Amino acid sequence: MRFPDGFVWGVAAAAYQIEGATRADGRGPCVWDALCTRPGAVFGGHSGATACDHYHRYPEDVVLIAELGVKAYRLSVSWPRVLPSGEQPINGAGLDFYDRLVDALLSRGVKPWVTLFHWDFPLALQQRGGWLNRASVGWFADYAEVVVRRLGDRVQHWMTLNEPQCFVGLGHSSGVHAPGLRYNRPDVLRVAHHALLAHGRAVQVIRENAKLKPLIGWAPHGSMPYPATPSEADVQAARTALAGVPAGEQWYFSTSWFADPVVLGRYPEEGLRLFGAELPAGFERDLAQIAQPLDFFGVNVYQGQPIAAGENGRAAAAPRTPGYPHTMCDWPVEPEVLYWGPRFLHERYKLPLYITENGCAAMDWVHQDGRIHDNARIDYTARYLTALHAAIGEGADVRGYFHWSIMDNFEWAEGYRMRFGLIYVDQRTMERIPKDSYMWYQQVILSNGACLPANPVPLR
Ligand code: IFM
Repeated sequence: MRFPDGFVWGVAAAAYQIEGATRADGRGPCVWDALCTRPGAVFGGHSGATACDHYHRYPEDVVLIAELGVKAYRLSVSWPRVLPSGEQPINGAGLDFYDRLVDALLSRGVKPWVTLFHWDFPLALQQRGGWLNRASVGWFADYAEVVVRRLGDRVQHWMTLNEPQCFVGLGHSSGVHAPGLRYNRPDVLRVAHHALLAHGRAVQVIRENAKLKPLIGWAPHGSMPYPATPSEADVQAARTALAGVPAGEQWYFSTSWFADPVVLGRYPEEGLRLFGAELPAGFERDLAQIAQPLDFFGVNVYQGQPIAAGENGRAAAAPRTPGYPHTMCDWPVEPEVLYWGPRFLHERYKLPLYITENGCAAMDWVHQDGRIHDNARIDYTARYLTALHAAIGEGADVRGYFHWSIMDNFEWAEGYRMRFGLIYVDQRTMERIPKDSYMWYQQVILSNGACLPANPVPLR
């Protein structure tokens, strides 16, 4: 097995999860800094205050990223580091950090793929209503302009929002993520609508201000439906499930509710039937602004939902086998999502795809020989990559894969207890220790996938 020539092997992380230094050099507070002080909000009272101290240790980290052999590193810029109050004036020291980081990566042959927003919303703007305030569209566009004007001569790949489903839904509906709110549905829909509008406006700003011809995408969450059996009826049901919007409380994990406006310029019909009446008045007038042409569709894929054809062929969630394999986060191990997900996304949105995140939290610790034998992560990733390769073989236009994550980091409400890294980070000493999976991924990259199993033993 070999991946197509030019396939982009990458690795990813995000500012709040690794940088730390939340009070250094004039950085302003963000909603996650605030949530971390709320008792019980984050496991063990952990916070991103120090995280992996990447802000100070980035030269060492860049060496580890480069030695992994990746062609691309997906990073995010911290909005409150660049604009401490969320708006001008610019914090020069904060912006300089990204200058240095980008230069360090490029000098080692690694292309920076920059996400503008990976959840660290400036607290000062939250106090003015956050994403619920339509002014958020302009705030985000102005911030994007500052970043693109500085980095757009060296950065070519841009992503606007990371997983809007999560910061909208988990942040404003269930309240388990920052800013920790529990709005009613019309308000959550308004938050989502403003985030989509901000995405569209930012795409325009990137195109207007980047010196290098930009390639622009986004990185939504991709909970992928897949057929419970290979029957044509189940395949068709899973395909229609991608276009659907769950009626329950967790409607916001829908792919189509977010991606249809962005790519197709309309909200999906099923969602409109369910709660179109709760959308902000005049939402139709914003759709053209939301649907800016994109160069690629990034998607973060970990898990999904088996779907069977129910009554009249309608999509129905199918149960998983009792005792199904799962990761430390309790997420099912279901490589099918990287086979069917890209195929369905390609059919519906017709854009080049990049898997902007995939990986797993595992029970990692330093073994007595001083190494981290994370066989579960290796097995997980081998299975997912094999499925992805098969999807490409079926015509899905997938051009790259970014493993989440380069190093163990602050896993939001789970704190540091969930380790997603290819590199182990000792939270006492900040020592970085490459895990077995780091060396294994090096080989995958070096062989362009040739070392992967052609037919992995079925999961049980
Ligand atoms: O750590 C997160 C990341 O910030 C967004 N996508 C999922 C990852 C694992 O939960």
